[in-house]
Amino acid sequence: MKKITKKTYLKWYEDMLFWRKFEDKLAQVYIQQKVRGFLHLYNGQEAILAGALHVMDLEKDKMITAYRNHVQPIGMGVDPKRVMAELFGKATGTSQGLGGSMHIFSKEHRFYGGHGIVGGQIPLGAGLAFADKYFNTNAVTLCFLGDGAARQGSLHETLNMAANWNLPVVFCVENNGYAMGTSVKRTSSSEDIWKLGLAYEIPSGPVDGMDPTKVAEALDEAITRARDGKGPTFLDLKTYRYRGHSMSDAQKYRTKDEVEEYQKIDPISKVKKTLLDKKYATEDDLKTIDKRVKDKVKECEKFADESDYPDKNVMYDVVYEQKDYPFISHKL
Ligand SMILES: Cc1ncc(C[n+]2csc(CCOP(=O)(O)OP(=O)(O)O)c2C)c(N)n1
Ligand SMILES: [Mg+2]
Repeated sequence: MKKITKKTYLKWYEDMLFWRKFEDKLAQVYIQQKVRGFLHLYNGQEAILAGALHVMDLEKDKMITAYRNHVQPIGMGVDPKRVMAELFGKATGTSQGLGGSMHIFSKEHRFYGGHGIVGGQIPLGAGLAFADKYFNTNAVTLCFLGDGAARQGSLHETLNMAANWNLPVVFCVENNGYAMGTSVKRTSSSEDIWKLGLAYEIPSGPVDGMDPTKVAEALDEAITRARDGKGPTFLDLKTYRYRGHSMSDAQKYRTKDEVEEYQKIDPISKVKKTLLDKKYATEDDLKTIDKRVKDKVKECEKFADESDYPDKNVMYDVVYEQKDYPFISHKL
């Protein structure tokens, strides 16, 4: 595995803090109605993305996830200003402001969304991996899903095919304990979601999703297996989301104490502690990073605020036309 060095910890700290503050900003502007529709935030789950990016080949590997999808494309290389603009519904956004919160995409950076149908991205992720196998690209797809999606039929159909065809895909369950307000405990006879993979003879296991080093180790093994032509892996990454399911969640299904318990093992605080303990950074160095992060978030908001809404005629350009259906491409 690529070594985890001082540079890695510094990058993890800055990236995770930026993702967290970027989303805190979104929560704030949502209340001001600058962002509309649904908004599902990732706060608490950042170690999974940080660990994954450390071991992915960002020149060719692919990523697909559900609707909690604002910071992953940023990690993959998309300009955060364009992600924020997309959420504001502005023409400078990643989909010209027409996709919004749940549908961030970047073909250039191989981030394939952004899907609102629970479990809908699972077969699509296997499809991306199928294409890579078919075209011999040696790329691997990371397919993220929630614990709720693990109980969808689409997962089981996909696991069977992915195993049967030895597809280069890693299924990463971001197990934050809840599907909206319903706990894993209430919906599953077994809380060990990773055991589902064993039915298809896929290498599977639990991972500490609050620690980027643990995530990187597990994913490195899985990605190497996929790249070596040895097929899929199914991982159950135990994590937690600090905010509600979406902005309209009153959170009656959990206690404040429970949230605080998880905040004690917060991945950003953990990485910060390592930086200080190992003398990789001083308090002043970290303050400089904090300031840089704050400025960057401000810059994103300014860009989104000052961008124009799309021309209303664009809505006629992004619909399919009957003439040479189904093969016509839209005009974006
Ligand atoms: C097929 C389908 N059923 C129901 C919903 C409504 N819904 C949206 S999110 C969600 C919970 C999913 O939870 P999980 O997969 O654990 O992801 P998390 O939100 O925790 O990241 C549900 C039931 C939906 N979007 N799609
Ligand atoms: Mg969940």
